Amino acid sequence: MDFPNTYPRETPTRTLRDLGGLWKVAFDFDDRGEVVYGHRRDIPANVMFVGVPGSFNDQFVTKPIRDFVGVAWYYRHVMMPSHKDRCLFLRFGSVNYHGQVYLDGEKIGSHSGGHLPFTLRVPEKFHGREVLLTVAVDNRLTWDTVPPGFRRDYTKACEGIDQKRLDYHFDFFHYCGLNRTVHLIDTGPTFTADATITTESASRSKAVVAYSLVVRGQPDRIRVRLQRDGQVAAEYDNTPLTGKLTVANPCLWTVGKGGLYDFVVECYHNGALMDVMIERIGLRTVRVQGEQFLVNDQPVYFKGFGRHEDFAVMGRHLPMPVLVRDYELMKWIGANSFRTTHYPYAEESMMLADEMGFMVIDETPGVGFFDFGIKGRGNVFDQGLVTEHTWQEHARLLMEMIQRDKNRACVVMWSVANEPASNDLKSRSYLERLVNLTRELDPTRPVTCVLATTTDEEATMDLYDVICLNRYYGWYDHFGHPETVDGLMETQGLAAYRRLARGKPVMITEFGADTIAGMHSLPDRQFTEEFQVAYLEAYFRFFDKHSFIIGEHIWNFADFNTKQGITRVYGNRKGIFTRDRQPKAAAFTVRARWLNK
Ligand code: GCB
Repeated sequence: MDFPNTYPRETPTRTLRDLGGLWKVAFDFDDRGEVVYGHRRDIPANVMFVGVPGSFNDQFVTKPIRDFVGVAWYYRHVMMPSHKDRCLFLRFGSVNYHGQVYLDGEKIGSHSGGHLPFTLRVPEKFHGREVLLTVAVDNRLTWDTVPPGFRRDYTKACEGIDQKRLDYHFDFFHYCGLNRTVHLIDTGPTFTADATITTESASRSKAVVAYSLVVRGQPDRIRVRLQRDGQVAAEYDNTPLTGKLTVANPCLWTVGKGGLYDFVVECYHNGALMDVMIERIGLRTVRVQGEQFLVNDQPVYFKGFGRHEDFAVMGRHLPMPVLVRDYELMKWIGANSFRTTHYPYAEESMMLADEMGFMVIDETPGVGFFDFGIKGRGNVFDQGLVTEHTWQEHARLLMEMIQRDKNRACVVMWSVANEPASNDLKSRSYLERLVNLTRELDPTRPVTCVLATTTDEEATMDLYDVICLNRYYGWYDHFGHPETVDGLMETQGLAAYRRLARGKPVMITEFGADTIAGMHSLPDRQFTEEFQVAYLEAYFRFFDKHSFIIGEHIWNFADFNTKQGITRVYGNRKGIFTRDRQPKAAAFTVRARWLNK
């Protein structure tokens, strides 16, 4: 690793520049490619402004841009600093899906995967002058991307019009662009590139933290310390690259409260301080024991949501004020956790969860592997659409997610995928290899995969530490009849669990009902606020009867945009909050329950 991997922070030796703001964008409608758009030292004439960070789709007012499929070329000038003997890096929080980066028309690197960061070194010849930074954002999905997508050809039906549209089997709008922050990082040539920090044990009287460092350059002395509120809690001078710190009477990271330490690494050469790296960490342990999930050896019950990074105009970017409101609303309603449905969230989101004490189930972008579109004609594993290439991409993104989030106290479990066609025996080796890889990369956290199957054909349930189930009785099944929830959960919803994974903890990771804010009916009926309340209450009654159910995540925190379709009225309306983050009636029902649970 030749770049700083940890989230960029300013320290006495590192500076940061946020490259957000107004960029220019050109949409390559005719596939003219890099010769026309990439290899150039000037911005093409007559191109439009675009706000960064944010998705481009809803910033403009035409359908060809909202539904654009292909390469959007982003441009801006950057004045590169000129300090001698410094290293410069460009770090992109998320380019959805493929990103290629050019400086003055010369390609310096690329990355695939729309929800994870990448960092590129700026070659020295570009230091000390103004350069044109160009990013090609290619949003095409295939069966080799994760999530997968495909192009349907509608040309026959619509003669003379280009009707090759991108389609996909996931239920959120494919928002694209420079969705997250872009930073220019400036460090010395000697720096800590990475640190892996784990809590080995933690009690009220003592915590032991193990670390392993990757450094670049030639430090002749490394100093590591843990500090909180300016007070040093433990330190190790002249440490080797791996070591341990013991903290007496530690402040443990606690659900609902947080509690973090600064893990500081200093690199010296000939007595001079060359680099300071700071990572915020929490001291806590997690494990599954029997039917319980333990944090710091105490059983926890998960209360919270599946969410989306989705907001009007911004698309797949939550500006900081919205992020803060989301967390304040979660606190207000009594939630203590969420799942990063259905892709890793922005690092700012993870930082806030760490600080505020939310537990996070961190999920890969492995969604859309269940062919809902052509039901009855088999599924993606069955039809050979998912191949070894798909697996390799999935595994790479899983590794990048763990690499990015491994030090986060808030991450208490990894989810390798959402609702794959796990009823097909062919999915088993695909998922088993992902689970094994996860355990290999991080033996400290439980692993799950979120399942939608209810049949006896479920082929993977025994692989996971916690059984996460999505259930929609009373909505997609027996719609309009929440009174069926109890019986159907018993006879169908838990049948595979009872047969294959009895004794493990179960979490209901999705249950929900589309609700149009302001729509009312007595007696209740689907889509009204009264129905959402009745529906959720039916599930709550069921959960309270079973001690092996260790949590409930409502689908969804807020309404969000999806592709168009006859079951979506301007997106998915299962939010407990509206898209502009105001409560529906059910928010008060949930709050009354969660604040007392
Ligand atoms: C699910 C999916 C989620 C959908 C949800 C729904 O099972 O995991 O992505 O949005 O159902 O509302 O249909």
